[in-house]
Amino acid sequence: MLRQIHIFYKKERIFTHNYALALGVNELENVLKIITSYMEAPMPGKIFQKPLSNFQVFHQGKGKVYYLMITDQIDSLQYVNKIFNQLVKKFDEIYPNPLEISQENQKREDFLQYLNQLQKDFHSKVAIVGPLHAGKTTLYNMLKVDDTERNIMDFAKSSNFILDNLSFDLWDFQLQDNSSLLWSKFVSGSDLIIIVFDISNYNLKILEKFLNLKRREGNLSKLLILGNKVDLVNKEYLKRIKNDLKIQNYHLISLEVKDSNLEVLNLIRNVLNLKQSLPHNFDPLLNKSKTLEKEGKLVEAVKTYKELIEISNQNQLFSYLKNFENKIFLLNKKIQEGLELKRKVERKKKFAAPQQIKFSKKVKVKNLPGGLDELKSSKKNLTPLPKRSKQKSSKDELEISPEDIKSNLQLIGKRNPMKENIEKSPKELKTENKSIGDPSIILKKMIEDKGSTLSLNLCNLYLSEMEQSLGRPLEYSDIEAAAEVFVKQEQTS
Ligand SMILES: Nc1nc2c(ncn2[C@@H]2O[C@H](COP(=O)(O)OP(=O)(O)OP(=O)(O)O)[C@@H](O)[C@H]2O)c(=O)[nH]1
Ligand SMILES: [Mg+2]
Repeated sequence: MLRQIHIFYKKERIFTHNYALALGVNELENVLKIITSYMEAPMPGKIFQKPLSNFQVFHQGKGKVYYLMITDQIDSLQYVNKIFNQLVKKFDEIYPNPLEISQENQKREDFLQYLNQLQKDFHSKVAIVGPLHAGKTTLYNMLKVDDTERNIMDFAKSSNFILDNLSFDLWDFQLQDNSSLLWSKFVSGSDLIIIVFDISNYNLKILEKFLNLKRREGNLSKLLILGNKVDLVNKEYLKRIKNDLKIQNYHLISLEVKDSNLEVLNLIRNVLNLKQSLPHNFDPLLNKSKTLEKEGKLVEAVKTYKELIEISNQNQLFSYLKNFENKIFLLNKKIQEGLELKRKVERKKKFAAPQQIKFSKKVKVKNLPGGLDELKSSKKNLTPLPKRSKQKSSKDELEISPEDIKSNLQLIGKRNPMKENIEKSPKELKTENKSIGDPSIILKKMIEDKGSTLSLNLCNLYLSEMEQSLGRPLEYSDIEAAAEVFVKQEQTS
């Protein structure tokens, strides 16, 4: 059966589709090491086959795109060939730009639907075998999808059987003959052989015949043995026949009992090694990590994402894995930058708390758009600007060096909100820069110099928070550090 499809572009994995469990991340890495030379120089149109311990890898390249199909060991190259070529053709057709596969759009939906059809076309086979009257047809009827039945010549019937969104062809033998030569044909190429026998009335020789049939014709097929009609026997009997039967790993069942279908489906799921449903804590963990991230509890968020990676690894959830690994990478980066900032500001010890801002030139303010006229007409007085935005005209003060400038940083966070609407002429801004001045304006300018932007209001807020967390007034180098961290974070987010 078809288990996984991996698609690579320039040797980078760009897509994985998991039909059933097969290769985990590490096993896939090992396979890639083996086939790397094929990827470097692909032979278009040629499919290579590589058996692994439990599975097989079929691989083929076209241009810069490389395809891997993981199947069970039963599937021959001849059998896989047609399906593989269909996959390559379709991908090539839908994605002239292979990297577009990462986008969640209609194209991708269509492609995924096509992959489901491909799995159906693979015709994975489940054959029900066993002695006469064991309950084979009862099982067949229990599992088959109605109205899908077809005759396989005159010796078998086949219907669709769906399990975990995977499609199988389910075969039921029609001849009343334990020794028919057609049994070999019946089981050949099966992914799974289910032997059903009547536990209340069995014949060891006949049972052995069917076990040999499996060994001979289906040595690569998976096997499930059901001892049916357990409702007809008691515990004493079961104890007595245990040694007599000489079969291990058979499952007692009563196919005519209600809900036995769920038990059978679970047994088939296990023996075929299909995908397990996600553990119940997966979604809550996912929500938790998102909330932690939002709340800024980055270290805890990383821990939760690591737990999710472990679950995704166990379940071979390749798409989740990539996502979570990216998250951890970005969060760790943010944590590092935070630490770096903390270290920087802690290093600044020599700081004399500034008392007062001194400006070198008068600041002109523009009217509030529309608002000033309104205010005038209503004869209301404008609130005067805060003192610190006024300037002194003394020549001495114009020549003051930046170190001598004292700004009242305690005012940060208590500004007049109208300040956001104030614009200063470029000339004045330049003069003001020379003399340090308002820390928020300095930060804004520093950020702009580094090719980014942040509103004056947010600069103000940013510095207020910084000051609060430091528990002391800010100094010039703190503002420099703040600008650097902001721009860095913006570039990585
Ligand atoms: N008591 C009991 N009877 C069952 C159970 N499962 C099937 N049977 C009965 O066993 C008989 C044979 O069942 P089938 O499903 O026709 O068996 P089969 O293996 O297909 O038989 P052939 O095709 O004739 O070889 C039927 O009468 C079923 O009703 C079970 O779990 N308990
Ligand atoms: Mg039958």
